[in-house]
Amino acid sequence: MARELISTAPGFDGAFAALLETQREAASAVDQTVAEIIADVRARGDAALIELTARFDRFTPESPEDLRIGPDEIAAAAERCDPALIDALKLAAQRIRAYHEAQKPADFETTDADGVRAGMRWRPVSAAGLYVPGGTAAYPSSVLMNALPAKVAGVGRLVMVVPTPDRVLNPLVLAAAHLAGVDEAYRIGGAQAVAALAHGTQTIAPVDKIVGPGNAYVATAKRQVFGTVGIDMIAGPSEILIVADGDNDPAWLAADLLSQAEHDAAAQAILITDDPLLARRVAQAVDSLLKTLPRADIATRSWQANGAIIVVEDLYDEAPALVDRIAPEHLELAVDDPDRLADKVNHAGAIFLGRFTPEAVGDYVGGPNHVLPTARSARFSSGLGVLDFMKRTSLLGCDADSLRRIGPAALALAGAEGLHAHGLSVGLRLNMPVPGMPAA
Ligand code: HSO
Ligand code: ZN
Repeated sequence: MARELISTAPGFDGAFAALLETQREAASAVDQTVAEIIADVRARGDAALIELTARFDRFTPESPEDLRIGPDEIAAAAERCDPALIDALKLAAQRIRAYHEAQKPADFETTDADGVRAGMRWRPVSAAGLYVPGGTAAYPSSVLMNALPAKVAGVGRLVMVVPTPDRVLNPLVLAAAHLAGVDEAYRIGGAQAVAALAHGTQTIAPVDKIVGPGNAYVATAKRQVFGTVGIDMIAGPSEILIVADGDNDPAWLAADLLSQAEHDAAAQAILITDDPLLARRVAQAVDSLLKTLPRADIATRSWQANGAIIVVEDLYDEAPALVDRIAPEHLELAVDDPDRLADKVNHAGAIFLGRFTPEAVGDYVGGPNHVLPTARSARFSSGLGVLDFMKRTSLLGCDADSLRRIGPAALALAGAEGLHAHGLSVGLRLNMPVPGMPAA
């Protein structure tokens, strides 16, 4: 059974704080191992990749060229998939692409009152790497969610790495990569794949930014190569917070809660409602649904350790502040007037409006990205998007007149900082001395 909290009961604040503070993910100490793997890939390149793949993924690539998943293999993957699934992927890709197209930022340039031109210009990163986990977490939907924003941003070279334990690869992952426009792919994973993307090998040219989820080794490797390359966020276990009034089908909400609980035993599912009867019915519905799920073991562990049902007196008054403190990855608003509640919420990775918007529809085909900030990082960060694959360049332009208007202040400040070459580069153009600089 998940925890039950009642906002009017004594001790609620302490219990709520304890819920927020629960350490969900075991800290792993893999820094040293990861550092050694990265050093090995840097020193020996492809040879290290082949050896590490043999060790961790239980097959030995025949040659450096065999590390590559060739364009023909990628293009042919769809033929090995159920056509209905390919159609579903196509719908998802088209909707995700359209949503992300709308995110493309506009450049701007203004000429201000001093006659100075100032502007900003966006350009894509040249090459990006996409890590796709192997095994059960090889989600084709995540390939679309990571790859499409990069392509929409205009990334010229998008490289996918995916571990293929025993050399087995889900063809739907490749089909998704093909649909999304992945340019190159390699059958490598773990810290060694991140190292290869960051530093390059004889076969794999380095990229500028690495995105995508992974296990503790992958996350640690991304942290260690940060600076050499850019990285996205470090994703933690999934979270869902549902705010629901009494007018809901308990089975729907139970399914929504378990949709994230089934991702990971460390996932967190929370319900906030103003109806104690609904709270009880959802708890019962969760228990009976748990008996039927193939991933019942994971979902049960998540629900028991991290799940919660919070009963409040007034949904519209009390829930927004609680939501902000939780800063959930996903927020479902199963109420009559979801916009009224959404307006009062400041911290959430993604909001799902109304009873007919289950979070799961957003995981696959809604359009917005499903790579979202977890572990309360929605307080300061956002889901993956087009901007993550772009960077800004500022533009500045003076002419003789505008330099004459703003230059003297620069000259004064350069003099005060003792940076006389700075002062001269302005002063020479204005025919003015640098304050504090002895005459030559
Ligand atoms: N809900 C996950 C993404 C996902 N769901 C992929 C299904 N497949 C992100 O929190
Ligand atoms: Zn999901």
